Order: sequence, then C-alpha cells, then structure tokens
Amino acid sequence: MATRKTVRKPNTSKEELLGFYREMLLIRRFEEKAGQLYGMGLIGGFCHLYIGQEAVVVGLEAAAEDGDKRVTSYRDHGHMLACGMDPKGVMAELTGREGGYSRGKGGSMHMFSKEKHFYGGHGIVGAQVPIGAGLAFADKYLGNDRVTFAYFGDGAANQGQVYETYNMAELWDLPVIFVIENNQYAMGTSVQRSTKSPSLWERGAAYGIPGEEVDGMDVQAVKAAGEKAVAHCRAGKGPYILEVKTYRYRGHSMSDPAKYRTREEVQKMREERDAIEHVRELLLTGKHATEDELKAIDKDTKAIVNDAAEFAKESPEPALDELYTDIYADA
Ligand SMILES: Cc1ncc(C[n+]2csc(CCOP(=O)(O)OP(=O)(O)O)c2C)c(N)n1
Ligand SMILES: [Mg+2]
Repeated sequence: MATRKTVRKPNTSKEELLGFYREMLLIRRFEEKAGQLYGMGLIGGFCHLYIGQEAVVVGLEAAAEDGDKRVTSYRDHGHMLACGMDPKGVMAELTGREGGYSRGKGGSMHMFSKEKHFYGGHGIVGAQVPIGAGLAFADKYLGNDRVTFAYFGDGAANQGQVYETYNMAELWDLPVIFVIENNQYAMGTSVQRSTKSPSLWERGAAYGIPGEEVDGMDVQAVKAAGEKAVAHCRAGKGPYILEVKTYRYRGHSMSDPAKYRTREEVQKMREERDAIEHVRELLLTGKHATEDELKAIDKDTKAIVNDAAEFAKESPEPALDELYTDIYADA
C-alpha cells in the first residue's frame, strides 16, 4: 500500500549528470524560443510553457526503456523533447507548418509520435489519464512488459475520471504510472484553494494503489522514484502513483496576468530550487565539468534551438488539401 516519501539519492555518474544537464537545458532553451516566437505572432492558439518543470520529465525518461509509452496534457513540449522527438518537428508544429509533427494541423497541444510512443498532447484537463490506462491495457493484453507514463496536473487530480481510472487500473493490474506534476497551481488556483486533501498521491490508497511524493526539482530523486515505479509495473504488480512536486516559472499559458502569486514567490523558487542550476552545481563541485564546458553545452543547445526555429520559419504552411487527410485511419 502507501509508501513513504522519496529520500533515496542514487549514485549518478558524470555522463548521466551531463546528460541530465543537456536535456533539461534543451527544454528550457526551446521553451524560451517558443515564448519569443509566440510574442512575434508566429505561434497561434494556446501555448503552455514547461519552464521550471524540466527535471520531472527528464528524470522519468531516464527510468524508461525503449517501447515504453507516454501521454500528457497540453503542457507537452518538454515531454516530446525528452522522449527524443525532433526539436525541428516540434517547433514547426507550434508555428503551424507542414514540417511539423501533425503537418501543421495540430499546433502546441496536438502532437503525436508513433515512433517514440508519444500519444499527445491533450487539451481537455484529465482526458489523458484514462487514455494512459488504455495504452497500458493494450500492452497487458498483448503480453509484453511495456509501461505507460500518464502525466497530469494537480488541477486534473481533482477530476472524476482520474478516480474511475484508478479503480480499473488497479483492478486489472495495468502497467501504468500515474505521474501527478504538482506545480502548485491550476491556472490561477493554488492547491490550497482547490482541495482540503493536498497530499494527492495518498488518494491512491482508496483504490489500493501505492505511490509516493517526489522532489521534482531534483532530477536524481525523480529518476530513482521512476525506477521504483517502473520496476513495480514491469513486475506485473499494477499501477503506481508519483506525485512530483514542481513549479512553473511562467504563466499558465502565454496569456496569464499572474495576479494569483507574487513575483517574489517565483523569484525565490528560481533562485533556491532551480533544477538545472542544481545539476550545474553538482557538475562544478564534483569537478565533472568546468564553467567553460558548461558554457559550450549551452551554446550547442542554443544552436539546436535556433536551427529548429529557422526550420519552422522556412517550412511552408500546409496546402489546402491537407484539410482532408488524417481524418479516418487507413484501412
Ligand atoms: C475539462 C476541462 N476543464 C477546464 C479546462 C480549462 N483548463 C485548462 S488548463 C486548466 C488547469 C489545469 O491545471 P493542472 O491540472 O494543475 O495542470 P497545469 O496547467 O498546472 O500543468 C484548466 C482549468 C479544460 N481545458 N478542460
Ligand atoms: Mg498545476
């Protein structure tokens, strides 16, 4: 049943720390660029940035194996990059261009990759949770040992469909990890204002699902908790809940007046708990990298992101007849 809060600190190699640094930085620089392109009017519709939450998906992807699946909400660019989708295809989709993952027809919230087992990008709060259980059901039915990561927010955790899903997932021992990305807010509503039972992972106990709370600003702790959850699912023991405590630095979406929290609150998190800064310090104090080497990684990362933005700008808008494709599955 319920287990205790994660305190494990794994032994992380220099290579792994550098990998975490690169992957989290790629997400941050990509999101900064997406914010700029949005400001320039190159991205239409909604755009929800993931800045601040990078350690969650990077830590969990480090615990995943090839063939494992993931599904998430509209705050999805980080998940796509972390599972290996091409930054060019993601940026081109954001700008509604033919070179995008949905050929420019989906935008920020509607991207998929069969190859990387990324099943969206869902705009309806909580909708991806039963879909995640469905993906896990398929794997169980096929008799393989794949695991699905179903990510959702603290706000989504108050949705009824989450609990119907918990019930069935545990009943059928589905290999699904429910990842609650608790970034403390659902649009402008803090967790304190939306529930009197703020320990979201503990709600799984009502259905017999074990879980734990994880420090989502510590990528090593996230990976360790992810490995434990993955082992549980792969062993056929059913679902597992990880409530990952994190924080989003930017507004809910690009149009957010941010009146529900103080600048000081955001600043304090950035200064004291930033996940990328934490890994940077580990690399420097452990003498795994020099300031110059880390600067070079940042330069490479910015080049990847700039290339993606150039690709997106140069890719044409989809032709009119694209309106009639991808409507029905090919028989
Ligand atoms: C069913 C439904 N209700 C309301 C909305 C509007 N809405 C979009 S995002 C959001 C907040 C969700 O917050 P949370 O689950 O904490 O995720 P976060 O945005 O923090 O990642 C709401 C209410 C929606 N998209 N779908
Ligand atoms: Mg939230």
